[in-house]
Amino acid sequence: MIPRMNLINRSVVTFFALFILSACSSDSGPDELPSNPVSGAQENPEPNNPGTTTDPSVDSMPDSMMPVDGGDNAPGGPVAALVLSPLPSPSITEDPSANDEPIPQASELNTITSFQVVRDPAPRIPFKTQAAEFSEEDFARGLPEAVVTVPPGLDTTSNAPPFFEGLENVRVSAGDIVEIRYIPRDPEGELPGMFAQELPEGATFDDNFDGTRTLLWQTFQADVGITAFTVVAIDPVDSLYRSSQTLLIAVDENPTSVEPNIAPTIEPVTSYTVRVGDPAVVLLDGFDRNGTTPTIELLNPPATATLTPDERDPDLQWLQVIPDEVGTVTIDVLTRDEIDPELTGLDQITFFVRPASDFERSGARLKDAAAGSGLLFGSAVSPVFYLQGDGGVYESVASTEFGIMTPESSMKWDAINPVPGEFTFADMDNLMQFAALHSMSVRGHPLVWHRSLPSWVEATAVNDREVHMREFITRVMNRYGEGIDYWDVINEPLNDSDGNMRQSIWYEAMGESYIDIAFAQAKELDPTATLVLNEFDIGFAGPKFDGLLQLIDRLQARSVPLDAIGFQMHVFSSYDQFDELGANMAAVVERGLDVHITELDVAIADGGNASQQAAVYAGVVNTCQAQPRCNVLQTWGFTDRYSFRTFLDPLYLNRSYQVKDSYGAMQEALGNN
Ligand code: 9MR
Repeated sequence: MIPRMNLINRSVVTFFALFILSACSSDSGPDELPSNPVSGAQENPEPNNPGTTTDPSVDSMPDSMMPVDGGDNAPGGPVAALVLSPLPSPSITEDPSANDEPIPQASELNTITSFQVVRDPAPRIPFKTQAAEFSEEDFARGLPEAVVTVPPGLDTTSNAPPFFEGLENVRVSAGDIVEIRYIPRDPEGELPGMFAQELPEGATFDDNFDGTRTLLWQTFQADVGITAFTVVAIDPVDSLYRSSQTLLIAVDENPTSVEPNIAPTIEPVTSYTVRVGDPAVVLLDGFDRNGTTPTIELLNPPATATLTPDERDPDLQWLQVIPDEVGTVTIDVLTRDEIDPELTGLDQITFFVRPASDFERSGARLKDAAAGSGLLFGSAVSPVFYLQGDGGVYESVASTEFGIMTPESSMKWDAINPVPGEFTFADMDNLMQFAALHSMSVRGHPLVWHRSLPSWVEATAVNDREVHMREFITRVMNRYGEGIDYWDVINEPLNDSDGNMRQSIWYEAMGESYIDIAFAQAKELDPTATLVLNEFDIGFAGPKFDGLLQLIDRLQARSVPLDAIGFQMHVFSSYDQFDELGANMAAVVERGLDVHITELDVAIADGGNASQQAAVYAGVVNTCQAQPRCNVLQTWGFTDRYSFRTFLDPLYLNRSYQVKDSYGAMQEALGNN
């Protein structure tokens, strides 16, 4: 801690490929079901990142790393710690200014009653990140070259990368339907799998059940411009060998077009389980695919319901209701089309209102059960939970069960600094207030990661990246360091499976020394915080864990100020390698480091059930408790309603905040040790 589609067939533009394949699709997108839940191995929490094909030298030393005392490395002894040169002044991107400072948000627009919630001043909805922009010149250059990711050790002379056949950039007029068939090919003859990255709004990417998929997209006037669509082909032999193919779709103005006008709707259309008497808010986004703004009306509002326009975005309205009776409250929300007021959409928001007693849990709170043995227990906390219908219950669980929280996404670069010189601090500020109010420690997460980067960071010049990285670390630590005891300085530096260094944009720019630089920067800013390297798939024996140990040894030989290893532990209900987990923890401790369990969750997959899940939670707790230097244990969320793999019910309260077997199992395991 620092002291201090609706598809309407007007005209169809079709791009058929030359061949039709007969084999079946083997799509294995990373956000879909895990490939091997049976083994109990952890799910790869990694969406595909095309990465880079360059191979920087680990030895390369960036310019600003100054030679250090003892750099000649006395035989047998580690070199002295790295001393960084000062950051450039002025900074390479504009620093936060008074204009970025969050301002108070009206209390009826959130579920918090105990402190003043703030919001970002800028007219931007939180968490909408900037898409990479492409120009007509880019379009004219033709289909962008595929980015090939080559796993270390793969022999590209005997295995050429997969590709897509017959693709070219596409030009349509607004109102047209785009139809593009993706035919994956592999020079060795077998059928590659594929998955799509973010789809254009309203588009589908359907399986043709013959190894191909089809992008179908009804365009509108609002889509005018150039949209990039990326599909990744997966090598049939080595699934980490991938070709990421972007295709550009130019949508031209079409002044004569009578566009299809489809009924507007709202987002989200959902239901919440809430506690009687808690304020519930839902940010209603009136949505029309043609880009116009529908009006929003409540048809049967309960007496306590209010609808307040958002000051920053005319599409948004805040629905607040304070349900004062147990039962089901359904609110009909009518959206009226801006062009044709007769055209309306009707959606429902439902609240299942339950008595406070339904949310009480017997026995000790988890943080208290853990405290008996000196273990700090906590969880990740979802972004803007206080802007959700069920924010009240969420807050009551988080504030009573946890002694430490990690912001699940609110501190990530794309959340905090989506555009150079523009900062969106409000959510993180609110989470820090929340933590302080409930005397929770905070784990800063993550300072350096290859994911959740704004596109502008990914596009930075290699030579500038070290400064960008250090500036981000500095801004985040200076703003939040006072309330933060633990920092995930480096997140997921190793390849998914083989334990070699991940070819991230940071590695591309600085080689392995990006880790040294990041830790040195963090240490300089907060000499007393616990600095952590956080990694997944290290809860069992294998090449990845071996690679981690080798990395630790190299870092320690260079006196990198590393204090702890974070074992993420995104596992499955079939996980049973507790001996290996214990041995791995011991190997880390032998190197003088602490062990944290940072992101535990246990997905139910492949016929698993709630009691197997409970046994895994208890097993991980017991293994941590058996290791004296395993002193922090955090889960990655707590309710199945809010989880990055919610479809596998990986947590210990269900989607209605009722305890599952796993809650009691953890309570018992924590208390017994
Ligand atoms: O759970 C997080 C999910 O909501 C985000 O979309 C995703 C990208 O920012 O990150 C998830 O959290 C990851 C964590 O930050 C690092 N370890 C793996 C976690 C799951 O992917």
